[in-house]
Amino acid sequence: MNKNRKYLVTAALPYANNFIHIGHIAGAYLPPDIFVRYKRLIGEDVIFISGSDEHGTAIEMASITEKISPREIIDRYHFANQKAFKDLGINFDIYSRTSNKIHHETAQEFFLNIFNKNILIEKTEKQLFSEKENRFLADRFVTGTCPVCGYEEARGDECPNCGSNLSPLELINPRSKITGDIPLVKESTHFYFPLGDFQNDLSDWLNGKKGWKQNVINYCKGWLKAGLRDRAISRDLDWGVKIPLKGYDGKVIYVWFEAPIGYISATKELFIERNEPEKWKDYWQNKDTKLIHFIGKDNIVFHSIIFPAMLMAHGDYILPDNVPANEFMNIGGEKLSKSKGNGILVKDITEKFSPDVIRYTLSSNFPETKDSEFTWKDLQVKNNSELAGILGNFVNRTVVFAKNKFDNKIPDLNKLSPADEVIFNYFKSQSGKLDELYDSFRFREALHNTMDCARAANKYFNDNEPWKSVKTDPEKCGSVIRVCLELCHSIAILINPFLPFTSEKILRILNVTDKDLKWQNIGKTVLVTGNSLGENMILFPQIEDSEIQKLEQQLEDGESVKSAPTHKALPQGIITVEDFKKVSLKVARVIECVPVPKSKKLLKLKLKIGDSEKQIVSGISEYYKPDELIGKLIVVVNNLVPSKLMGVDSDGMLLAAKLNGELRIVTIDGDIETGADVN
Ligand code: B3M
Ligand code: ZN
Repeated sequence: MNKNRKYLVTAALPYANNFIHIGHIAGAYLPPDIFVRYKRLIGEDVIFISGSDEHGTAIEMASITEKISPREIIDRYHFANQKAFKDLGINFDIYSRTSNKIHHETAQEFFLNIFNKNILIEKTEKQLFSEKENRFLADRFVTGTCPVCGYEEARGDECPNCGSNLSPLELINPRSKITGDIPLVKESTHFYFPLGDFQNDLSDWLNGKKGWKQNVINYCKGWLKAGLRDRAISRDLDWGVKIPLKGYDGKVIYVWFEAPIGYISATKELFIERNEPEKWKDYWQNKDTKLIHFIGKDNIVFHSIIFPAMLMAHGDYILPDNVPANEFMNIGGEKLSKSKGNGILVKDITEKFSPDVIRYTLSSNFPETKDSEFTWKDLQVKNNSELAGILGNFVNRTVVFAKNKFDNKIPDLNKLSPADEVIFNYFKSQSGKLDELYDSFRFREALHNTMDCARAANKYFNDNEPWKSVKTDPEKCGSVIRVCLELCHSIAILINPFLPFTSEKILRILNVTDKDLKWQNIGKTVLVTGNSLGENMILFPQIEDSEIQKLEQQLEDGESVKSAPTHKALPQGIITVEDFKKVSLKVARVIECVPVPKSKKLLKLKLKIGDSEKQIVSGISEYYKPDELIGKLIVVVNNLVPSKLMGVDSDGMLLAAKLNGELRIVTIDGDIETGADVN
């Protein structure tokens, strides 16, 4: 094992325009916290950096619509999120802010560095300008009619109705979103970063990477294959890091260009706080430092392509060693995206459950290779059967035994029995396995292997039957309990990355300091014979069914959706595109059609839909004769729960228009392959 390597670990900077939820935690914050804690236990030099991303259109827009200053918005969320992380035991060395002066200076220095090397490209292009506001309008500050679907409230970057990507100039009847002013088209200058120029260097660099997660590699390959293009890195906004050149008033550096530089600014700030203002260079300008970016999958391109290219362009800094991005964690199948406003907020869940129970449940479901799911039921099972049933149980039975039979003191251990050797060796070998798992970011498996140690410890207790030997051979019994107490100490080390609060409690129960809390002590004896134990405590109280049922109900009622402030409830009867997309409509051809026996209304239709066939039953025989339908192209709902009508299976529903006793089925204009989506 290479000791004393330097690690610079970062967790994505969350936007300070919303409260952090457990999906974010499982994606980008708990994994690095676990990693950092592990690295510290093995004695490596790690700093752990994060902070609020406090710029971007979303914040400026929210400030205008809510009629409060951007400062008020970012303060509200910055401090709330900082507390949320702390409550969960996610211990950054610094949780900085991109609104800090040091960040503005660092980002501007970065910009000027590459500007002065003539790397940036200036392009003059047509853009919408509001005379009333006396400024160019950024994409999201323009609204108008979608040229694709005619929706009148399309945004300058995207149509929320049909999902088309748009540019403000494509909108019909564009207006300023803020004042309603009809903008003029004027020429404006923007800076572009020539990402394409870095295509070969990036490709070589990525090809040389070992130990990257497959999802990240695949994603990067996709981008490289499509070819990298120039990217605009300036925006017409007031709120942000100003372009540090004369003649660019009202323009700021694009948030995704400056935010990752925030990792550098935060490191500087950390060492200024520590009175070692030059020390940040030991990390950012030291090629032996491993820079590791923990992020969610929606941030991959920025951290594994764009930021590395920026760092190459600048030249003074190291490049990421790894970017272990996670997929998403879902709640009951819905993506926990804060922009959608659904999800369980950290500030709410930490009011109900202890941080280690939350950490354990999330860790055992980390979306490491694919999207995963969180349920309240799972949290209850994990607490009651695993944490309380295995881990808590072992510590409790050991300590209670020592208290009752050994005067609450640590009994002596003379010579290790073969069984003692076996269990200590097992712990040591598990710690070796864990080294590999942590280094390859397989935390789910690491947690499982960690819990195997607690399982093995329980088995050791059972197999050695101290409740029998206490009567026949008290010395032997003392040794067994001593071994179990040592195993409690080892468990405190092993679980420390995942369950830091519990680890600390076990030390308190054992009445020892954290001086021996080192990875190398796993499977070793460190306690002192005759010392008193501390006060025992129940590590994981049971979680009752009623409590879980209440939370499940709240989730179903969408209460956690409501608590996210930026998401306004839709008027009754109005649905989103996402709602509509839940219905799978397909073009189908009727290939057979017969009446359902003994029914006045029902016809049984066999349909061809793409490569498959299905049968549906429809109440249309008063309006159509079977022969009239054969060969027609119709539209069916293809994802209905199958049902039976008069005993006949029906696996779908055709669309038809009905008014005043008339019914006409929906058919297709002209010809198209069956199986085509209708939307
Ligand atoms: N603020 C996106 C997000 O919160 C963005 C990450 C910046 S990391 C430099 O998902
Ligand atoms: Zn549209």
